[in-house]
Amino acid sequence: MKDFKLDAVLHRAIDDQQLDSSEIYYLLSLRRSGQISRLFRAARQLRDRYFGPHVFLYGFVYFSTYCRNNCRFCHYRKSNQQLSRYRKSTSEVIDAAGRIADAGAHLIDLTMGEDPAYLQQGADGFEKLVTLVKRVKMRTGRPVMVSAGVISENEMKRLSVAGADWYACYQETHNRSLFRKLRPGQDYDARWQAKEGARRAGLLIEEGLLAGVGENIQDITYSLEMMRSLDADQVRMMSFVPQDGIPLAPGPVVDDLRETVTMAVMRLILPDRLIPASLDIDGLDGLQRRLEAGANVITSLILPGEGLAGVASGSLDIEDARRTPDGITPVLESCGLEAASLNDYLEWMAQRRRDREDRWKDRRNIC
Ligand code: SAM
Ligand code: MD0
Ligand code: SF4
Repeated sequence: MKDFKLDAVLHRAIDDQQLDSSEIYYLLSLRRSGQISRLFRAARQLRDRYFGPHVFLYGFVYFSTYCRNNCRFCHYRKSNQQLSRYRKSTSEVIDAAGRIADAGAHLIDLTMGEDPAYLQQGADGFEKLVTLVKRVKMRTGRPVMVSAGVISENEMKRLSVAGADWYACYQETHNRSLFRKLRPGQDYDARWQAKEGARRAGLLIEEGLLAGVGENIQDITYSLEMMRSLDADQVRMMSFVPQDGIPLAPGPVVDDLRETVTMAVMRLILPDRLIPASLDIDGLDGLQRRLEAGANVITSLILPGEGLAGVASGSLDIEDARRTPDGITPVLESCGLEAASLNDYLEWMAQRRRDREDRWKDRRNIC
């Protein structure tokens, strides 16, 4: 059946025209399989235009699972006593980062809970994180992402000087009342402003959403517009994975298309950005459909034997080496994709930084 509205909206996106909120809402609401196939095909077409068959690989190093917060969706929330936490030593982190880089990761994502030990001032606190970044960069020669929760602009500058390239901090939702339920006691504006501070400090930024935590399509529409206004360099959605010891109830499993449809719409409205397919939700089995929806980064690669956890799916596919560069290769090939070279990734980052510098200079001049 001819679907004139869908054709028209997809056409506009492929033609590089900016979609408005009613068009975004319409695309996010699609659920018929024929429509979804066309949406995903358009997303892949745009991915191909900007990235060709090249996919970037991110090694994940969750180096401390201690946290001062109580996010209702997170296994590592402070009040959860049903887990044994770890804090890896500096040399363990450097070794693990080195091994995943040697195995083919283009970037090292250094992630922690909001661990008070690292967030306090001093040589045993934040300075230790700065040193960690410096040494991981030195050992691996790879770009480094820091996912350390909310930190100040001054701290962001110190990380940047130490060699950090990216700051990841996910709002989860841009509906303030839902945010308060998901991240009780945390400041919505501080979390948002941390990303703006990171950009001013010269870091690339990643923004992210959770699916299945009580949001509706209107909320996601608004979130995508906020991501566009933030000019985020990497954008993601992850489906909520219910876990032991957390208060957020599993949502009704009405919508297992929400994450992939949202990723495809992200690709249509931010076609030149990085969009991750995380192995931390459904493991390797979930990779193909996320790539088919237009993702161009694979995140949460973890080698077996490191004693490192994932965030959403703590252990899934890790010890049987299915979250490794080798493990994902057959899936990449079956999608007609391949791992990029390190140089491709470095060039993308450099170009993005130059473009962004120009855009934000222009914006400052206009204001
Ligand atoms: N502690 C830092 C923070 O919260 O910004 C860095 C950790 S970051 C990797 C944690 C992210 O993982 C959250 O922002 C959330 O998007 C995701 N996450 C946590 N628990 C999850 C779950 N149960 N299901 C899906 N995603 C989850
Ligand atoms: C992932 N487990 O990419 C990681 C994590 C943090 N920057 C990323 C959520 O799935
Ligand atoms: Fe802590 Fe991050 Fe988990 Fe929230 S999402 S409880 S800040 S580790």
